[in-house]
Amino acid sequence: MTWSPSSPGFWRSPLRGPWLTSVLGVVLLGGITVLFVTGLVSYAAYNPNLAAVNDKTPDKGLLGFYLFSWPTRPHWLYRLDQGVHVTLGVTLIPVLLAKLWSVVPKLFTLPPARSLSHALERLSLLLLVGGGLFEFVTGVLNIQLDYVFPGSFYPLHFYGAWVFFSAFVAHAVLKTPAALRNLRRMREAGGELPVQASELVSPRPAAPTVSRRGALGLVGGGSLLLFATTAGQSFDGPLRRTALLAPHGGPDPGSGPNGFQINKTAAYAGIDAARTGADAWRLTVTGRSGTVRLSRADLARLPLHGAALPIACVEGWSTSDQRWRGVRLRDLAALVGHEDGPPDVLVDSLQLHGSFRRAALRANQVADPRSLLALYVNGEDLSPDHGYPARIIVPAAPGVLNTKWVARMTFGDL
Ligand SMILES: Nc1nc2c(c(=O)[nH]1)N[C@H]1C(S)=C(S)[C@@H](COP(=O)(O)O)O[C@H]1N2
Ligand SMILES: [Mo]
Repeated sequence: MTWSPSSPGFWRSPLRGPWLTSVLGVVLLGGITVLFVTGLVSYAAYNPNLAAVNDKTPDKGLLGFYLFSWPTRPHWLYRLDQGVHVTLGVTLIPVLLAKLWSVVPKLFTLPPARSLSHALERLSLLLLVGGGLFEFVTGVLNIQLDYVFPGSFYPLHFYGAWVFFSAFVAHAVLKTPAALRNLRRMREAGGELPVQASELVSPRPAAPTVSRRGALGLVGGGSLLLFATTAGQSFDGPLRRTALLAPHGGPDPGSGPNGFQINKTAAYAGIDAARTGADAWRLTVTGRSGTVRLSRADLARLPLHGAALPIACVEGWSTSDQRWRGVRLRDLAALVGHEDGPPDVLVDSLQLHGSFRRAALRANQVADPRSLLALYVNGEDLSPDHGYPARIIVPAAPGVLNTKWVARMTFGDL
């Protein structure tokens, strides 16, 4: 007799069974729910409803129903949210793969559909498996390789999340009771693995090479290893050096006041040093009462304030609080006629190409006294790579809103 993947006897691992699938399923139930929530929250942090430049997923329609004005407190809000999203996502990869492996015989079942309800169940399974793989793969590619997508990462990951999570909820509603029952039975059996009739169990099991607990240990060990080589990217100092798998982890990013993580360098962004010098660079600020142009020396003569704030990137890495010093955004607003409470602002940089060369900030972000057009960091001039002559820094905001090499600020309701 020849065995094909659609016949149960083809799959021979004695590890497959309700217990392993249930344990992995319960872990994913919690983990993926956290990924979904932190992901939606992370997207809200861009203030996508504010201006076209912030909106990474045009045509989101109803899916954007939950968006809200991103707050500025606590100042580590985005750092925490996106750090959890990325680190947890990476950590769950072995669990996801093991879960798929544990149910793989079911994915090959023939005929594809025995009835309408069976057809619907299989369709939801297709969305679940396809959606899950799609979300994990796009997420990992985004943190590892930047942009390898036709178009943008954001719409793909955002729409994919809704498709995946819808199928996930349907699946969880159907399967969680059985999963919990399986685990309870196992506990009642005093830790003994009860033999159960299940289509997951191979009808002609091969000899085991590892116990189920051992298999679970391997998965857990893999997750732990990924966690241990990723989580450090959210910290400075020795911990960052442990983030071997993170593109912005590994060795210390230089030393000195500007020795903290850089995303895009000035060279990468095409910032010509000739345009940032004292003679060439002017900040153009426009508002209700007109336009002013300020040199860096002019800015340095305005009241300067300090704020200790991190850089926190969508890729999951972040820095600890850096000590920034510069002009309050609300003071700049007041300079051009918005003394009575600042409006939104559109910030443009010297950069000519690239999707992060401009960003819009909401009135609540402009109003926060810690929101600065920074000239200095940690007691020194900004380095070219950190945005010299001047950059935005806003509490709790994603890195992408902290525009570097600022050239123009336009205040007014966007
Ligand atoms: N002009 C400009 N500003 C920018 C970017 C950019 O590509 N161009 N990248 C943003 C992103 S995605 C991040 S995470 C932060 C990183 O700041 P840093 O390089 O000083 O750490 O800068 C932001 N400001
Ligand atoms: Mo970023």
